[in-house]
Amino acid sequence: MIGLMDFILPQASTSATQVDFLIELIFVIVGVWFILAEGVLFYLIFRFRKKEGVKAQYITGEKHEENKWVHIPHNLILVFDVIIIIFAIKIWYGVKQHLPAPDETIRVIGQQWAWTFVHPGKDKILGTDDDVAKVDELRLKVGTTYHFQLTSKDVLHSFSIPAFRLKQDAIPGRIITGWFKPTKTGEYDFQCAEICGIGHGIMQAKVFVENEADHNKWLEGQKEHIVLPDFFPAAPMNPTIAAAPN
Ligand SMILES: [Cu+2]
Repeated sequence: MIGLMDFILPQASTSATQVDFLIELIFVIVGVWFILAEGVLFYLIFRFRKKEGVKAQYITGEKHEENKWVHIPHNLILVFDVIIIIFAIKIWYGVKQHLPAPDETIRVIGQQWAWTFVHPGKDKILGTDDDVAKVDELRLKVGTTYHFQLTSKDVLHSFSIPAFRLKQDAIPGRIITGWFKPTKTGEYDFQCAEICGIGHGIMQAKVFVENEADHNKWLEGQKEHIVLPDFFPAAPMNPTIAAAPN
């Protein structure tokens, strides 16, 4: 809308522009009311300042003509609340509750204190010999719709790419699927966003969003493919929990 958020932090995914639209909408609505309310406040302070011979009055705000100063703005604000809620539900549904068809699927595995990213390789299919697993390095192609399958080997972690306005907890024993679509090439930060132990602060990775040519060149260079033990479908990672009756 006003590009303010993009200026603060690049908007590098489709969700980023939508989430930021909400933030900017709230900022504008609250901002207008803030200026209005402060304007009235300062006007009244100046208009009814101390004058010789005029005695101050104590107003309780109980009379109708007094408390309408509260009710009318309050009801107007409710209208704006409804506008914000409608947009919020629409965007939340699009970002979190709905999965568009993927072009590619990646796997993301958190552990104390690193991230493993499994890229599907040239055949674009996960679980095959040409999968490329990288530690703390996620390589994406711009304009591609990705699904991610997220899990954790040990404790709670959180998959967070601020430039994508994306955040999702990683839970051991569960595979959580979500999606994103990078829209801008560049190098972005990835940071664990759930306190997960003493190394939490250094549990960060780099996200590279590349154009198709650069991405294929990188893929070409991945000679030694690391094939991970099969997490998917996840074996019970905590035997005590697995043994407990449901
Ligand atoms: Cu973590």
